[in-house]
Amino acid sequence: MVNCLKNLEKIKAFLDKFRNSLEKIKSSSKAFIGVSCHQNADPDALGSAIALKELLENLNPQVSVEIFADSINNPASYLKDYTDTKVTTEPLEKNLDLLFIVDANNLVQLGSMSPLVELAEETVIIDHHEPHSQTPKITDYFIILEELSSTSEIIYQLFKMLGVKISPKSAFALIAGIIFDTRRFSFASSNTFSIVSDLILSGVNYDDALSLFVSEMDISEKIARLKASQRTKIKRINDLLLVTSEVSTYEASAARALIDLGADVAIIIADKGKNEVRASSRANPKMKKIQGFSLGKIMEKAGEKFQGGGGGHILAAGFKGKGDPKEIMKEITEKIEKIIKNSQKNA
Ligand SMILES: [Mn+2]
Repeated sequence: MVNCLKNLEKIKAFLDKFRNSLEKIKSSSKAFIGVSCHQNADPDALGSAIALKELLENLNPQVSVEIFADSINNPASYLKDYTDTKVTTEPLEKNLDLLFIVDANNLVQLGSMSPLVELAEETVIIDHHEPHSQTPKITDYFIILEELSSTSEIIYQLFKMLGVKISPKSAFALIAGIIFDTRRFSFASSNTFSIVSDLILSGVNYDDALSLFVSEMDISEKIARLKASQRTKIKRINDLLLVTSEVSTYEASAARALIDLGADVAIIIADKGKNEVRASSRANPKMKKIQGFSLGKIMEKAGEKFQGGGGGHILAAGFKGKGDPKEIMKEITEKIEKIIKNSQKNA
């Protein structure tokens, strides 16, 4: 509860700082506002964008709001169809009065949408990933609440604080985001349930929201997961299992699969060819007890070292860069081992 109040205060403080821009949005006769998701946008990113667009249009029906994403994942694509949402995946040629980045906080996460930051007069970040060293440099205002299990929950609070009623469509989008990011409530924070119950009261068909996630996985995604499990290398560090593997695509899904199989930390590397290497990592919640352990920080460092970028959460993070995949994997796993050993030495 204390945490929850602290978060509400942070959102209030953000809105206060942002008040001038908010007034500009309200009084502008034809502002053009962009809302960008991260690449491979998930339901939390897209759901946040759908609801934020509605919030902005409610504050001033004269503004035009466009949603951008480099690419979107399967459940987000169902959400897009269900809510009949238009998502622009092509680069933009004109300037934006204002850009919101949701569920991401650095340029690498935006993929081909990163030039939007240059095109925007002002940029605002709304996110729940670990703050990235780049965040303050690319944005005028930001709110990052790492304690929250989804960005959708922050957007919900913005509706409440600005006194705007949420439509069934946006409530559906936010619930979809919460279900996805909490892995069907496994990672929900204490306040998540009251938010979801309030959203359901806005007229959401909860069964439809759940069904976004029970749809059958693509066969190529299943193959990637199975291949990842065939190619695992398992390293035991005392009572923890660090598992690495490689696939060419669906690296995030493969990393999740290895955690389900029993890995405490799973790192998947994907050689994308053309000198582009990606990595995805996931960790079991008990890794939060390891002092100094953060996949987000480890991936951010790897990004700096291998001419790319990275970041994310303590328990889930990604990387994109250039170099020998083996070298990159070695760098990442050595760092993890060192942190685990240090923490256990100090315990
Ligand atoms: Mn998220």
